[in-house]
Amino acid sequence: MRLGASQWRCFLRSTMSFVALSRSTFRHISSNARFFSTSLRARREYANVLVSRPSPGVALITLNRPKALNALNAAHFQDISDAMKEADEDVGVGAIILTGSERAFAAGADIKEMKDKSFAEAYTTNFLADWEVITKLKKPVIAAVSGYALGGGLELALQADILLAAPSAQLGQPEVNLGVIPGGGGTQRLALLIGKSRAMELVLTGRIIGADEAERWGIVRVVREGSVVDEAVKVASDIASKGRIAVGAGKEAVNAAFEMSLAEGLRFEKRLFHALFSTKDQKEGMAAFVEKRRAEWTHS
Ligand code: CO8
Repeated sequence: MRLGASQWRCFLRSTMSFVALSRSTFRHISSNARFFSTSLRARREYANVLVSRPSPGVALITLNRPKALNALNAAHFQDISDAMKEADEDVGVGAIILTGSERAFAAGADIKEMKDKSFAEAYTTNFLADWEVITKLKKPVIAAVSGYALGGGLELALQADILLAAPSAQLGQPEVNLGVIPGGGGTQRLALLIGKSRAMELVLTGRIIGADEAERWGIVRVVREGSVVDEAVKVASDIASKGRIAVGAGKEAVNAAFEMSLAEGLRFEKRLFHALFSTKDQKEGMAAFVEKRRAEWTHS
């Protein structure tokens, strides 16, 4: 069969538009692949935590020592720390969720492991010095708390950026009942979060509070409908769908409020805000608003 001139033109036009479409599709797939490839790769397995990716851009880390109510011994804590760092370094991850079981987020540091420790050993080995792992992560962390979050378990949750709780959540710092005090930031973070009197009451009496009271005090948001983990995945997916640079800067700026004076914090926030005008995401985000379309973030 021979083609006439107009049929050739039509054939060439459709071939060229197919090539152009394929190129843009390929670019789209390969740029997404860049962000999601490491998420699809087999990840490290951990003895004491489960790691999954319930939604694009979301890492879910589940504490998994159910028989001990997720009490945090050295191996458990090492796994949590490694899994959190692995998720933080994964370019396919935009937000991280930390959760436990229905019965316990974590019932504290492992008392059986700690009970025979001496001062000399704790001091010379700088016991729990790397405890603040979550606060050093760049990606936002959401704690989804069900059941007990006690002692070091609550201190772990308090290091997260967002705290969601099931109605079953039971929060407290019962260390006083063991002859010690919170050692993972509880006295400081609770005092900043809920004020001196309430923090004193929790630390000095060891009283355990329920989800409603914790919400009234501003520690958590209670998820009353559906599962707290599902809600955490929703919030994490929403965060992961934004430009990573703006999300990272927002996290840094809010955290500065806990470490700097108001004047320093305001100056830090303003400089970060100025710096964001150098990003492609700022140009894209504002252009998309003006052109009434969805922004396509490149995280650059
Ligand atoms: N450490 C070790 N094992 C624990 C812990 C713990 N913190 N909590 C529970 N378990 C174990 C129990 O020993 C029991 O194991 P087993 O069956 O082998 O005896 C199993 O988990 C189930 O516990 P229970 O039978 O006690 O379950 P209940 O439903 O009767 O009670 C409670 C649940 C109320 C949570 C109760 O287990 C409890 O009071 N646990 C201790 C809570 C606590 O005091 N936490 C603070 C620990 S100290 C601390 O966290 C210091 C932080 C220091 C800095 C943090 C940096 C890491």
